[in-house]
Amino acid sequence: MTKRHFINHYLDFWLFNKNSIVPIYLNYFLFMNNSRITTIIIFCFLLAYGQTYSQMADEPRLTKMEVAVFKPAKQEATEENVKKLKIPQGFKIEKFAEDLGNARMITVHENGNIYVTARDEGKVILLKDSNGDGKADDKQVVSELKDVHGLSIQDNKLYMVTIKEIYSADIKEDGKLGQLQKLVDDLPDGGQHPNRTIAFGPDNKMYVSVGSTCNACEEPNPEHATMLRFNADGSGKEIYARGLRNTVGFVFHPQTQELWGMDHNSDWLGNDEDQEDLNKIEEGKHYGWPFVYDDGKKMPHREPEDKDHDEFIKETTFPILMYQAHSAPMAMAFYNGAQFPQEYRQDAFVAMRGSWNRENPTGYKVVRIKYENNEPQEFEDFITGFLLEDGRSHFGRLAGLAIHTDGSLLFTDDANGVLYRVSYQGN
Ligand SMILES: [Ca+2]
Ligand SMILES: [Ca+2]
Repeated sequence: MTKRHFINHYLDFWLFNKNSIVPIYLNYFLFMNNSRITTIIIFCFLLAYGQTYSQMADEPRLTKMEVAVFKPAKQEATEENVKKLKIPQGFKIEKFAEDLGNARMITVHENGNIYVTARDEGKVILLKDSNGDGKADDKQVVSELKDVHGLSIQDNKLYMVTIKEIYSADIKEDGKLGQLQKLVDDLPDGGQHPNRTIAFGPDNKMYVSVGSTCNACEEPNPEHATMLRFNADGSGKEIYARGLRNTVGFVFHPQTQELWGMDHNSDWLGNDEDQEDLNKIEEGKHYGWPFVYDDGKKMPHREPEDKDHDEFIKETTFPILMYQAHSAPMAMAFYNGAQFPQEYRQDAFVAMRGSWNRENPTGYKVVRIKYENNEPQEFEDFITGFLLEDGRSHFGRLAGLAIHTDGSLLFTDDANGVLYRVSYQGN
């Protein structure tokens, strides 16, 4: 963890509490050794005072939290490390492309061409596998846009989203792009969650996830921590759903056309809270953040101003399933291909980027969400092994994920700049 990261995290905790109308005493002890373990023990002594607060709480309240920050060291994605990955029998995983920089989101054209964003480099990269051997043999930068992240293809146009802007461009026969058109230039500021993602719904509208600026604060801009919806030309902006802290991965179910998303949940609540949420995202609903987390828990020291916390809980839509806190869900896709065995059809896959706010790291893997009768049943590991040395190091932080037209599954690692391809070979 760099000094800058630590300061950001500490500031975030301070912001999380600064609006409290009770004094907060923080004692934090910072231990850092050469394995890059940081342990922060935070004691918050909250003493009731002030007229408003004393009417709400008769007793002083003590909140004691032990919070760990642990960032495994990065290793290279060597062939030897890739061979150690664990995947169900009959499947094969290989590097499809590498040296992609900060490889983030992926989208696949119906002709099989792949577009991937390199966010830190501000590039959209086109990858082609012309001879169908499961490895890219052509790599070209087709667009340069600062902070470009989310991608989607609709009506043969590539849509690209940066922090505040949405662009589209016609896709030419050779995969290159025509003139860029700026459709939107006023998405809310990024803050702590600047990674916008975009997808088209069955209504031919453009859905854009706008995360919160912070860990758990009250946002002055009502468009933060929402799913926004636009017409395909960027007009008609509306807030589709609220209270979503940072739903990077969201996707429409191929049969029901329902919108499902994985919300990337809050830090500083210990090793096993706040869990990551699988939500069915519906118009007009509020998913709780920053006042309510998981299936109806009150966020400490974060009470709605205009209503009672319990009343707010009643108006909150809870997740359908929850997953290990701090796993950091990123892109999500339903398996709509024909290559994997029948049991995978219409299940979903999620790239879990992995934790920094947990003593024993979690995530760093691809998980499968089993759906039955179009309802999610459970999470199951699909690809693990990116963590090495009992979790002290890793060789991949997973971000983008998409299903290729040939039925293989693609995902990126933004730390080593690799795009992996998972294919089914049979038993
Ligand atoms: Ca090839
Ligand atoms: Ca949660």
